[in-house]
Amino acid sequence: MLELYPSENERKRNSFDAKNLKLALQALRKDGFVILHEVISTNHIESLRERMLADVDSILTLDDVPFQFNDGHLQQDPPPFPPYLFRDVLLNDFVVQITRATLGEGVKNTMYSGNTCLPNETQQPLHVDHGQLWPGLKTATPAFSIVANVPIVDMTPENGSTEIWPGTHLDTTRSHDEKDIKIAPEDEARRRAVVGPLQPNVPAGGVIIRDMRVWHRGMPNYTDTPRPMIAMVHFVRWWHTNKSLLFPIGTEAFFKDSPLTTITKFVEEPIDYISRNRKYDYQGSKL
Ligand SMILES: O=C(O)CCC(=O)C(=O)O
Ligand SMILES: [Fe+2]
Repeated sequence: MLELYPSENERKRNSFDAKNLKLALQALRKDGFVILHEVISTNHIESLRERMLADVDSILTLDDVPFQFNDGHLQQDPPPFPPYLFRDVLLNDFVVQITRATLGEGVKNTMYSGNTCLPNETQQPLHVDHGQLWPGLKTATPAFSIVANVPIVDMTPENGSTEIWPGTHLDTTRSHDEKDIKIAPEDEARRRAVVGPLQPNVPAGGVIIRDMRVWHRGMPNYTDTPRPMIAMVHFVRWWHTNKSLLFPIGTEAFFKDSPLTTITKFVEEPIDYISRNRKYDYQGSKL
């Protein structure tokens, strides 16, 4: 598992030097993920934390709570308006340096949502967020979509750090057009015998950059505080998207100065970021 801490010089330039960039790209290719530490201001995370933890309560009072697979795992959007729009979250230069080098010019962000692991003792079924574009090849294609996960609290195995299965993005059996993204128990057992999973420790201020094909799942949270985690999905330029991310009119300039294109639509009306998400593959609370 590769974990990078930007040096003072890298921090000044807001980018990794050639050596660290190479390490990050290698890890992303080989393991399917890389962890960056101390790349987001903790003040920004604290401000998001206060709002997002308050929003959890509102989401839980909805008639249709957007549970993902089972109770305890929520889809939760971060507030998509000032004062909660932060460059080091939405356009993080270290993250964009890595996803741009992997996905190429024109890399675009198509998602600004997240996963909240509530205090709960269930785990999600093991799944991919995206299967292979060309399944069944001898060798998997390069990455075409990468998620940047930003934990909003210190994330540990105790409070539900995502379980990650290193190297599984190179398994070519899963197809992008399969309805069911879950991994069969026999495939899980077979892989476990080769390389087992891990749950990283990622203090607030860090980011997990993960190939969307990597097998993973939400885990139990044994603490009494929810664990929100923002998710942004970067795609290659040629990926078709028909949904734009809504932000308020007046925030256009924020998105301009970055090699990352954010697929945006700027709107006048209030953005309903609390109740627009839906349940996904809901299987009830007892798996
Ligand atoms: O919350 C997590 O740690 C992961 C959630 C997840 O993978 C999902 O809902 O697709
Ligand atoms: Fe997932």
